Amino acid sequence: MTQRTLVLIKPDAVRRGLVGNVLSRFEAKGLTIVAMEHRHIDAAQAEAHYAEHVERDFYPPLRTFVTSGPLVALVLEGDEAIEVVRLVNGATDGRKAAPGTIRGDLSLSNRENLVHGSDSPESAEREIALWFPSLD
Ligand code: IDP
Ligand code: MG
Repeated sequence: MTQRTLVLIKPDAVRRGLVGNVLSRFEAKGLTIVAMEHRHIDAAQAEAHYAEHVERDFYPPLRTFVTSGPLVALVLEGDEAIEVVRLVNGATDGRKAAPGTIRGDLSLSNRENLVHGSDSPESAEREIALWFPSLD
């Protein structure tokens, strides 16, 4: 089933010059870029994106991190794209993520883990509308 999913290439990846590396993995996998934008978000956008996490202990430093510099937001499309992107990204904690995944190969952090991918069809729909409201 063809799906769309919202991906963020987070500020750590931009700072480290890894945007091309990350993007090339999604492209090589066969996913199609249907929207992409370089953005520097504020706290309100961080809170809207991470609405489910705002009460968590890790949220204040997460907000500081995701607003710390530019990121690249994109919508990817392909067969089972939501689950496929989560598999390509790897487990949340880069120290535990499997080698071969973006986080497993390139991150040693539970917070600065380079990428975001929507976790369900409902999340993808909400996040795509939030980041790319004019996309149909
Ligand atoms: P996910 O990005 O793999 O879906 P979530 O649990 O949704 O992981 O958490 C959102 C983001 O919050 C993570 O990608 C990471 O940047 C940060 N985060 C999650 N858990 C922790 C933690 O325990 N310590 C620090 N940062 C965390
Ligand atoms: Mg998540």
